[in-house]
Amino acid sequence: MFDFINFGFRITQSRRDDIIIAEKRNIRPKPRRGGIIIATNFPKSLITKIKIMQLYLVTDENACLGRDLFWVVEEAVKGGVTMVQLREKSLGTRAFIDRAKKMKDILLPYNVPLIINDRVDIALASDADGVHVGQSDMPYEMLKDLLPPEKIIGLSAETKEDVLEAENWDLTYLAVSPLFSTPSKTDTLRPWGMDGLKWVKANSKHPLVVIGGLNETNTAEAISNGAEGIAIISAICSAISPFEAARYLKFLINKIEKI
Ligand code: TZP
Ligand code: MG
Repeated sequence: MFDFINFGFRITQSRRDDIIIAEKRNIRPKPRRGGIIIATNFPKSLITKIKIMQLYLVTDENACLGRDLFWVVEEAVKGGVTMVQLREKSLGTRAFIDRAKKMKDILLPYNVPLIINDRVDIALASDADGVHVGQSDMPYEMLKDLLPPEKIIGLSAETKEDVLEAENWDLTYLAVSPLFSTPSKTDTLRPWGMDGLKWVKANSKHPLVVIGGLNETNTAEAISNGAEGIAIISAICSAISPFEAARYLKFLINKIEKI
């Protein structure tokens, strides 16, 4: 059981589905911006951490329609992106470090964390805020030993077994991957779909990020079904205006306000 205070009420909260508990106790706080309120199962100290993963931009230069990657990222950040993952599949180590450092310099004034995909060495060399790894990347135990304790660790879960194994670990977030099939990444296992997301929500202690095929048509449903954040490549990087795309997605997320 967690205890935390919201809207002046002390809500004693079971591990999950406390919206039911809130209703039983007749606690009906008003949404501040007319959205739906969903109570999360996380202690207050985690809420700030969770906010940083709400709108998570994953980079792919090829998706940027020939525009400068740093420009696309900065526009998206101005629009409301809360965290950025630098994902480079073909850059050499030195070029990757240079790009990570430059990205960090761009993100710093906005207070937006930089996550490095796959490469803990690049994350350390560039003093990034964390790493995101998949099932075939460096194992969690090694990452935990190599990274300072305050760094973010995100892990992709592609199967139910991955989700259950991750219960042993102290992750910052678990990525439900892919939520839907997507041309941006084709070497994936079967998409989870919304029912899969619900299953992960019911079986994982971690904050959840969904990735794969997220856009303005399915963001609200993903958040309503338990995702703390949505991770996106094409719906932002390939948008005519990455700023407007991010702004609208953020608006959709904020409408479903979590406490
Ligand atoms: N991991 C799982 S799906 C995916 C990654 C990196 C690609 C997501 O791209 P898009 O364009 O947002 O579907
Ligand atoms: Mg990987």
